[in-house]
Amino acid sequence: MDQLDNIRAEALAQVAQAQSLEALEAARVATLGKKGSVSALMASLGKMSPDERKTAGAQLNAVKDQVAEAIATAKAALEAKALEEKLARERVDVTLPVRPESQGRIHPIAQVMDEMVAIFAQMGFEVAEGPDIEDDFHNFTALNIPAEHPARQMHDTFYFGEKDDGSRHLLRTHTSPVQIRTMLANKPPIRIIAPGRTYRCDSDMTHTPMFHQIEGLVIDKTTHMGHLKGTLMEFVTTFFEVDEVPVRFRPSFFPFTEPSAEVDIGCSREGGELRIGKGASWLEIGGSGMVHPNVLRACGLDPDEYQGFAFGMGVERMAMLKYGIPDLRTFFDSDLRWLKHYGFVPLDVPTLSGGLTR
Ligand code: 2NL
Repeated sequence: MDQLDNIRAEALAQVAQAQSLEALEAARVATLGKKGSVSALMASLGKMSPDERKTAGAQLNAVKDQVAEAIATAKAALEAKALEEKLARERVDVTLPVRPESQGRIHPIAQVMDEMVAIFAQMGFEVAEGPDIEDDFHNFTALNIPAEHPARQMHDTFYFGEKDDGSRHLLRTHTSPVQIRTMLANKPPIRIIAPGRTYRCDSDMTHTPMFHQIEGLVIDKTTHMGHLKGTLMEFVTTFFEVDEVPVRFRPSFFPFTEPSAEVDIGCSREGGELRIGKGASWLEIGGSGMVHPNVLRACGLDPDEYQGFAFGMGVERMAMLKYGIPDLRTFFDSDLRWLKHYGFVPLDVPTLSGGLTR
């Protein structure tokens, strides 16, 4: 069957001539495609007698397979060649400098918390943590703030819905419940700081509904207010990186301490500029006192055997004072320009040996 041999020879020649994947695809369409030469011959089988069709059909199928195989072989070769060329053309220069990537910043709250923790850790305090969602006992009752005590209203508490037993969870209004939990679970000596988020239903120029506190607690047999003052003096000089910072106790009241004192530090305000250190003015940085006997009792400690001090500071306030951030509310605006200005690069990890800040 000459016609079949011709078609075969022609088809194989077309495949062999294709120099690119596009040309090969054209050759496939011209031979095995719907209107291709081999397919056209297939259509002519219909006009043959059954005997003729049997032999011609088998031969035609063999040609079809042969051409298909030739196309597959040619395709693999062309693809390999294309890949070789691409690899030769596209070289990666590993000596090029990296593309500048936008670098993140550590939020001043996180930085200042780390600084404060580093200072107290150096003095032998351990970091204690607890849940943001608390109950009445740990947030109020154990802290000598009984039901109907005006301090409960004062604290502007965020409450969750009432449970079947009438009790309701709340967002902790201070980090004191962490210390309550520590006293309930451990025997003295206790030396802890509790840094973390706190919540009060209050929002204006100087209050945000969520803010941060660090509280400290030391309980032992003879711990006294002198230890408290020494601890705070060591803290403020290291934190503000000033040789001498006067510390003053101003009588105050907290339900959970007796006696209680506000903690003021010396400063000067000349020409509208605030300077921490010796000066004519005082600045409040937190509250403190000796842990109230009722609090010790609520935590299973005998006040005739154990005593200790506690203190609390606001982290936002400390950050504003140290880094000159004028507006509290900007801490939580999530403004990237603000964060680029007031934030810290990740490698400036505060350590006492390396300097708290660079
Ligand atoms: C402030 C005042 C203070 C405490 C916190 C405390 C905790 C326990 C027992 C007794 Cl478990 N006291 N904490 C004591 C005095 C003051 O914080 O102005 N914070 C920003």
